[in-house]
Amino acid sequence: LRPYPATPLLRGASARDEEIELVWDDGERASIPLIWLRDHCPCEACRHHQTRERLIVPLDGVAETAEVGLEAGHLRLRWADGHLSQFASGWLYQRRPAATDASALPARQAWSEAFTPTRVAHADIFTPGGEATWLEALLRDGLVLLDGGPLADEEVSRIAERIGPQRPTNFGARFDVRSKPNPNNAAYTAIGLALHTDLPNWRQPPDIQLLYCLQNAAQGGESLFADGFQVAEALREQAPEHFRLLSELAIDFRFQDATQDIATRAPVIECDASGRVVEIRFNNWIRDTLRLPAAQMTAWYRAYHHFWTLLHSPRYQLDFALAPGQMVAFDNRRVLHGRRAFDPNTGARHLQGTYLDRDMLESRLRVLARDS
Ligand code: AKG
Repeated sequence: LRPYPATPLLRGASARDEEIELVWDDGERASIPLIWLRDHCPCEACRHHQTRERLIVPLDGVAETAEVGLEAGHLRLRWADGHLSQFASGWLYQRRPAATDASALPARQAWSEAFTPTRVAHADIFTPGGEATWLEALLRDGLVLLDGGPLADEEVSRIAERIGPQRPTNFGARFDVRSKPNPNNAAYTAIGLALHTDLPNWRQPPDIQLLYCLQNAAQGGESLFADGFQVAEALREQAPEHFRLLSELAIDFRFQDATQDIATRAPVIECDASGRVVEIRFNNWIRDTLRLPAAQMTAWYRAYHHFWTLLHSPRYQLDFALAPGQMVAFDNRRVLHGRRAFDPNTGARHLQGTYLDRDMLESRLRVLARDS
């Protein structure tokens, strides 16, 4: 059995009806159904010895009775069909029904007016503590800064791939943001970019965006951010009907160029079944022809304009110039980003960007917690 050093041993185990009652050294108690224990048997017949994936479904009848015993403080069950299951006390302690989930991820918190982003030094992201701080802030606040990185091509990919594979889109897995001669996207010009989320025209837009600054010598080009969750709540409070229209009516988003035509239909504000805001899709360049019943159109435009105005209000906006060697990471399905116009004749501005799946951030945080 694998030891779980920080958790107590079992001092009692007894069968009652179809459950086992357990008592640990620290006085903690739990009742666990027999069928659950059979389902979670860790032996090599029940779990693949290399992948640790489950190989069985507990069958009717096999988990109604078992002989219960303790061996050096761990649980031992001999089932009626002769099968033997052994459970480490610590494993059971961590997963007992009343236990809080030690691997729980940070809850998303809307920005307050006093919000200032967490900053992590580039050198620290390569330590477990620094990386966990960066990941937690990104999952919780939807935005985090990394300071003092090298001015190295592809540093953004190196950081991203520490977390997980880069998420490719029609702009490639890794993209360069600088003004180009024949742009297919407003980001590749020098114009100011109003707040937006990237690629809301995809059924699943990229979750996380990383933007790494390599050069920022041009006049202008400051970065702008707003928390869509915070501003959506302000809209709900100021004008519930506007919030309702933007969250209930799906509209079209579409990107077209010579080779692509990527489109989807979704509301600007998406709520879950309990009414909590879970996603913002906002990108005025690729908002497609408005297809709504004529009677709803004017009301929808009013609601959209109201949301636009709130988003761009200085009260809700973060505004700062990225320094060369600095990287901003943000939740693209929550936090809107933009920039002020810049003058390419006054100096170079060059950012490198990529996207990551939120699942990989969560995975990385669980792996770091496992090792700590
Ligand atoms: C984008 O790549 O989507 C941008 O909005 C670029 C932001 C910037 O140039 O600061």
